[in-house]
Order: sequence, then C-alpha cells, then structure tokens
Amino acid sequence: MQYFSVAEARDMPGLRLVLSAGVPGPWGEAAKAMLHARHVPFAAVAQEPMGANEALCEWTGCRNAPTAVYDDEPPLTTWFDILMLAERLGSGASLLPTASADRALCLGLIMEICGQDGFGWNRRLNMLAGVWGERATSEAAPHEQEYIRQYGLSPQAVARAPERAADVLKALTAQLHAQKAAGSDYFVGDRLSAVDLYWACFSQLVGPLSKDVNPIPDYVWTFYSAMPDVVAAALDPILFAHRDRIYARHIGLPLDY
Ligand SMILES: N[C@@H](CCC(=O)N[C@@H](CS)C(=O)NCC(=O)O)C(=O)O
Repeated sequence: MQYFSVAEARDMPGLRLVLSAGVPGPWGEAAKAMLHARHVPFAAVAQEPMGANEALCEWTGCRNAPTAVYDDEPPLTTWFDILMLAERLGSGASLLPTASADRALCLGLIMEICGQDGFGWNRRLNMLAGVWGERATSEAAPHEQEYIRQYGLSPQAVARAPERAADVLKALTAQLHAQKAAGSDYFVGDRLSAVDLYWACFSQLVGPLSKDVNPIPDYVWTFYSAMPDVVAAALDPILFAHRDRIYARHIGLPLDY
C-alpha cells in the first residue's frame, strides 16, 4: 500500500482515507473493503498505530484510524459515516439491504461487530489489558492517556470484555446457521451486504489469515491469536467458513496494508 503523509494529503482533492500503516486494523480494513466493493478510489494516508499522530489530529481532530476526508467536507471517523460515504460516492450494488427490517438487522449486526462496546471494542480491551497489565495507567504518556480514555480501558470494562465479545460471536453464529438453513451464504437476505464485509475483516481479531496472504507483524499476530477461554469457546467453524468465502469472492487476497 502506498501511503501519503498528512502534509502531502491534506491539500489533495478527492477521497483521502487515513489508515494504520503496516497493520491490518479491522476498522481500517473494513473501510477499505466497503470502498473497494463500491468502486471508490482513495489515497491512503498513514496513521501511526498507538502513536500521538499530532499532525493528523491537527488536520482531522482525530488521532486514530480510519478517518475519511472527501474534498473539503468534514472528516468522517465512524464506521457508519464511512459506510454511508461509500454508498454515496460509489456505484454498483448497494451494501445495504433494501427492506427496512433487513437494513436494521444489517446495521445492528455491524454495531455489534464494530460499534462502541461491540466485539472489536471488547477484543481490544482484552489486548490492552495484556499491554497494560498491572502497570498503572497514571504513568501513561499524554497520547496513551488519550487512547485509554478513547477505548474505555478500566478494570471493570476489562473484566466483562470476554463475555461481551463471546456473546457477539454467538449471535453471529446463530444468524449464519439460520441463514444457511434458509439456503443463504450471507448474513442478511441472499446477497452481499456491509455486515458480511465487516465480519470478514473483524474475524482477524480471533483468527488472523495465514501469513502467506497476510503480511502481519509478529506482535500483532500474537495479540490477535491470544484470547480468553470464553472467547475461544465461542468460535464456531461457520464463522471462519463465512470469512473465507467473503475474502475469496468479494474482498480479495493477499491483504495489502
Ligand atoms: N472511529 C472508528 C473506530 C476506530 C478505531 O477504533 N481504530 C482503532 C483500530 S484498533 C485504531 O486506530 N487503533 C490504533 C490507534 O489507536 O492508534 C469507528 O467508530 O468506527
């Protein structure tokens, strides 16, 4: 992936997408998958994972990734805003179902995968607990204090994270089994929607793709592969069968970040 710096990107026209350079951050990978599926070109801008990202903050008001900036419109930082941008700018089949009830199901499942207090959020708490351990977070540098606040790290949140992450996995598993029984390979209805892309990308947090198609740094591989027992126990093979299908049919491999 060719990355531009913030200084290079901020005056460019068109779509700029800020991404964590060198790692398959699932929020960023999912944003790329949305834009790819909707045939929307973008210039990638490098964010330093867990860094202070001062120039980025100054430009977008946000230190993490992904952030999408289209022409001189306000920066978009949430999964929903980026999905709706892909819908607005793109072409081809919509990533949202047509019927309202199906749309609500699709968006609700994505919320459970990548929204605040969803699967990704709680898996990140598992990982941050490993990074911070017993170390007092009051010793953290200012930008570390910022992500500790941003990602809701607290002893109480860490304690409930495994059950929450596992509960989302069980809900996704139940939905995929119900869909399979109805003859569909997809989470909602009988065609691709955004939730299929979101799950494929977020599945990395419990089952990173093999290194021949995924040039993942060893430390990230270790974070993504280690998990609490209750999360491991909630991994049904149907989750990975779906992931493999979606990468093969719709996202493409190898990963490039
Ligand atoms: N703003 C995004 C979430 C973005 C997010 O959580 N990004 C994380 C992915 S782990 C990130 O950038 N981490 C690296 C960092 O904080 O530097 C959303 O609401 O959809």
